[in-house]
Amino acid sequence: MRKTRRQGRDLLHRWEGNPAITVEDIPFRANTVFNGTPIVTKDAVYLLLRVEGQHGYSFFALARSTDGLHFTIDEKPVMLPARKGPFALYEKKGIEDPRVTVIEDTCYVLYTAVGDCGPRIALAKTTDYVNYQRIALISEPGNKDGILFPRKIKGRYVRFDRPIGLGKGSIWVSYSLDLVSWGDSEPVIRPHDGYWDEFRVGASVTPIETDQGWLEIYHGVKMTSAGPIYRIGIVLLDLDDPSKVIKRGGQPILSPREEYERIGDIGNVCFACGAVISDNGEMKIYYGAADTSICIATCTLDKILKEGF
Ligand code: BMA
Repeated sequence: MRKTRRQGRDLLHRWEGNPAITVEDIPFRANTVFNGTPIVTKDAVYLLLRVEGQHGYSFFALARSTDGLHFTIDEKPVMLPARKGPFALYEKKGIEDPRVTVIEDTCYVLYTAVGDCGPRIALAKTTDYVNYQRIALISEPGNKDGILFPRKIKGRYVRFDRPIGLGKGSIWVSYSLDLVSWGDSEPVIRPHDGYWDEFRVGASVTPIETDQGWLEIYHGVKMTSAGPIYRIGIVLLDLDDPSKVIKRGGQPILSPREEYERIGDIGNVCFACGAVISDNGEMKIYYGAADTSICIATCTLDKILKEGF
């Protein structure tokens, strides 16, 4: 018999309806669905989903909801890898892990373009969430987890990304005047030796502006003899200079424990791609579980800031 669960092993609370979206909910043939990023409008919450087709590469589909919990998925994918034009070479093996940021009323998507040369970060935009206009490839290969900040800082756009470096990826910050050319890059959060995130880290969620600083919900990886474990953690950064870490949670806020997080195409993965905060401060974090479903975890922003560090 299963033991009664104690509260508090994880700071985040799993939604009782998890997994929120599985491949059974996709109205066309597919292998898995995971790593969805939310887009909030006046009367809807959309999720731009990463779907992996049975052919093995990924593309994006759109899920629609009014409560942010129950979703219906569009009949057709909304963005497929480019098969001609300047992006085609770099999207040959698919498009992955979209992250949406709305800046000055424009909805931008940073995603990972995967081609023969390895993963690169690409930028697209949309006005209707169904049609996506590619803008540019904005990193060299060997980079993923690109996420735009929701506003400019000192007149420049800001992004996180994750160049793989010497195999141990860190979260870097870069700046741009036009969203296309990026520079002044520097590492911000490195793997934390001896901790749950000692192997690799990457930004996960569009930075959340709080009165204490930018809250970044990131993923950290520990390598074990049975393979990697992906967990979700938090860090707080200076509002005027996001290269400055104010504090970093020494513990994850969510770790794989449930069967749907432990077992799947890639087991032991909780991989957030976005969060929504309602007016009362309640946060829903959308995460891919075991690279096989989309799940939801909740917490108040207040509790995260008070108890997460
Ligand atoms: C990361 C990304 C994610 C994936 C995760 C766990 O490197 O590729 O898309 O969910 O690994 O497999």
